[in-house]
Amino acid sequence: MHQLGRMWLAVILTWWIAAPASADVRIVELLPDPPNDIAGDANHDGNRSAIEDEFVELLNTGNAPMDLSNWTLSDAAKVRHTFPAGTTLAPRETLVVFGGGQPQGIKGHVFTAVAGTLSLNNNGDVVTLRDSAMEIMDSISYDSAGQRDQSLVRNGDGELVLHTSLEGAQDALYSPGVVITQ
Ligand SMILES: [Ca+2]
Ligand SMILES: [Ca+2]
Ligand SMILES: [Ca+2]
Repeated sequence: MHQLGRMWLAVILTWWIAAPASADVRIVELLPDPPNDIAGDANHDGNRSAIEDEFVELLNTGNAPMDLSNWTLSDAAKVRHTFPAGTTLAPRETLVVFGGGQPQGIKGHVFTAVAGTLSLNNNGDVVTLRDSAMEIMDSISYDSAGQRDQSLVRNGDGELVLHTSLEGAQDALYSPGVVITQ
């Protein structure tokens, strides 16, 4: 009986450790409110757009490549982007989805929202990453901090902070494709 109990414990621990593996891909930065004028040209295409220069940045925080085929990114209203089959994110690699435009010189994987816009409300919204089975892999909600003319960054355990509050940002307003954590 004792041995059976230990066996069950092993089974439960294995499940518990294995389950979060798919959540190694995290939303690490989002820009709902591109700054005014050319300072807000986050996708570097020479044109500041309140719609096109919005972005969401993902990072594979794990040690294994992640297959993002048919994963989706949604705001509170609906799906705004679906990742094409064959999208794979290596460990520590980034992926950025812009609202639109012609992104130039951004590191890592770069996409523009297939819906034509990310529609991140400046005064609060929810951004959710789901896998191909529609399971929630990560979700971030923000409030009116979204309208501060700079991006919001996930700091460590999940708290959102302003991009310029990070020393490593060196006063930059956002950093698509580059991970700055402190
Ligand atoms: Ca917006
Ligand atoms: Ca732009
Ligand atoms: Ca970044």
